Amino acid sequence: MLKFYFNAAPNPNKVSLFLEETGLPVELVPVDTRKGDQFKPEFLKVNPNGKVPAIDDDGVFVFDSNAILLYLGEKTGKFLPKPLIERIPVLEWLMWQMGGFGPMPGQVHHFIALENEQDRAYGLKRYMAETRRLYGVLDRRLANHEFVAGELSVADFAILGWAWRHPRHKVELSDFPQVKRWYETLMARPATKRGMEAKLD
Ligand SMILES: N[C@@H](CCC(=O)N[C@@H](CS)C(=O)NCC(=O)O)C(=O)O
Repeated sequence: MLKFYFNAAPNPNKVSLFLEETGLPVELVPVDTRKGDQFKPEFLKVNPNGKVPAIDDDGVFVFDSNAILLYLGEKTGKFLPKPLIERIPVLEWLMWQMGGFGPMPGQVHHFIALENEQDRAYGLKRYMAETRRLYGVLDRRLANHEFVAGELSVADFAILGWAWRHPRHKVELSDFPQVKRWYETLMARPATKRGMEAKLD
């Protein structure tokens, strides 16, 4: 059975969304990153990068959340269109998320917790501005697309994993009405809600 190595954090949550939405049978393997379980030799065999999520699909090891989404989408034929012309926007928005809409709010999460006011102020100014710029890009895209790539796809799951943390990176969704509409549509789906709430236990 598919083993899913995870903790309760944005990148594993993207995969939880896919698993809940498809109902794929899965064995959950919590990895307590606070205790350093991600650095244990047995886990590094699954993910040499020492981070979650990762999967072991009967001996096929895949790490990095968006690679896992592509693997599972391809394997199941769900949330990943086959025709290249339809797949390209999914790939674009997956790359957009991986390169920006994750690393940038992640930096806000880091700097907001710093005690040194000077370090904190510089980091927040830089990364909050970039995070808000990315929300603006997403808002403009969603103004004429129901979901980022047209139909609901793994790209929405990847982006939602981080948008769910908007209170932590201090973004008001009401400032981005199309993102708010998209977010509320997704969170009204029972499977999506369950996927976002996956806990370590
Ligand atoms: N690019 C990777 C990033 C994975 C990542 O940063 N995972 C975090 C949880 S969201 C983690 O494992 N943190 C523990 C650590 O860095 O030691 C992915 O998308 O899977």
